[in-house]
Amino acid sequence: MNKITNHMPTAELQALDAAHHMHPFTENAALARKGARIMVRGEGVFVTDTEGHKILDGMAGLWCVNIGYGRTELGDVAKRQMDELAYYNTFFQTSHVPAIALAAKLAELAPGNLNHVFFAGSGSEANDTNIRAVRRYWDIKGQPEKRVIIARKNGYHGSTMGGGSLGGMSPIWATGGMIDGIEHIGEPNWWAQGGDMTPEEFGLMRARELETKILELGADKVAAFIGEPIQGAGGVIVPPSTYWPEIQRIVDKYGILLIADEVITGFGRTGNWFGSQTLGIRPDIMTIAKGLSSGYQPIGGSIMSDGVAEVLGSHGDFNHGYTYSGHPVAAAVALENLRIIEEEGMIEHVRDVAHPYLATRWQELTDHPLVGEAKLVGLMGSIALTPDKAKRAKFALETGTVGYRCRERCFANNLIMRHVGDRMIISPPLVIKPEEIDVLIERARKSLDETHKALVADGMMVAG
Ligand code: PXG
Repeated sequence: MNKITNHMPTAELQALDAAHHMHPFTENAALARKGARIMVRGEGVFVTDTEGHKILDGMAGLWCVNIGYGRTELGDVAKRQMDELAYYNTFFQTSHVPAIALAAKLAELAPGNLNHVFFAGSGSEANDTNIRAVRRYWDIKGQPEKRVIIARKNGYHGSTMGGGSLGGMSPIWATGGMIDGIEHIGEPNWWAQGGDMTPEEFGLMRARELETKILELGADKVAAFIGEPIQGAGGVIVPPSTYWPEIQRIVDKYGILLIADEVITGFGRTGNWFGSQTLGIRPDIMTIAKGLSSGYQPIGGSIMSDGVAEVLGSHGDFNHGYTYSGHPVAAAVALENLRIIEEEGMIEHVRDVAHPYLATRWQELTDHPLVGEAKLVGLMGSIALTPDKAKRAKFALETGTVGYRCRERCFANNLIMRHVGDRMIISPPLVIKPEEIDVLIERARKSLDETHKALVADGMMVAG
């Protein structure tokens, strides 16, 4: 019997957490001094901690709880599936109904000829699948030298050795190294890097870095390009309108596979089932996870085109897979999640109600002295904090100092709004209602005010 409960004093839970639990992407010694915030319940767009704070979760957990918290149908489905068939594998010429049904449903939802699903336990694992898949694809096609994958600086594709190497975050590369055959080009971040160019000029310039890189390496060496339709963990960087059409033109011209990492942008986040539909991208492979199950169970996967699946499937074994590929409980829960998104019209809610309302209210924040641009696609948004918006200036402080301060004020005001450097980001559950958007904006504005006041008092509203 588990003796550690929600009702233990917070300090005791924090002490046990510090003593035994290693947190991801965290300096555990520093966290131990501060104590983790411990969540105990979730309902709709709110989570509650051990101290009884009811916090508006502007991040849907980690960009994943698309249908919101507390949907008991998913637990019911999980219990039924566990009672019936808790586990079986899909390795040795066997299958089971949840994996079959989920694969068929995803083929129906995914655009174009994306009709074949290889399941994984997470987005990182799915991207590791993709690395192996695209290299094996060219190998089978008689071009084994086509194995380099081009990705982007400040992209995020997970934290396995493969996922972390595809990602463009140097602190991850510096932690244990990278795998070989991955190259990075610049990101389409106009606000921070566009200089005097228009966003459209800058978008084209960044996309053409792909062509330059392909020519430098030789098209006969390049297997694939991978990108998030909209960078999430990199700070919700919405690319200029010219970017993706040019990327598509280049991958088509040179015969390079296109992988759209839809781990965040999938399942309604951008106002369509997939971000590729919103951004007009025609990928050969899509990475999925997070919103696939709304985080109620860990599951991810790669949705592959007819062409890629046919090649991988007809030349001997594809030597890859995970014990939990297509796990029956996770698959059953994901199916129920997709049913809820579809039958309750959550994507239409994003498109017709939540996005238009939040877009107006989010844009209003640009009248705040700290806020430069405000971006929102579907329900994925960011604001850039700046000491001088006309110049799109950075602070004289180390990047992230102001963002972190603002995030701390948000937490104190019962709003989860994360920072990436000095950008504040949101990605609330898709079910957020207009009156809850009002609460989000009110708490965000209060937090911005408090941050600004403290910066002025400390003489920190200075460009660097
Ligand atoms: N691709 C993308 C685009 C992601 O956002 C992954 C792959 C990896 O998925 P898993 O399930 O292996 O974590 C992600 C995950 C953050 C943050 O700080 C973002 C993610 C994960 C952890 C933290 O924004 N995204």
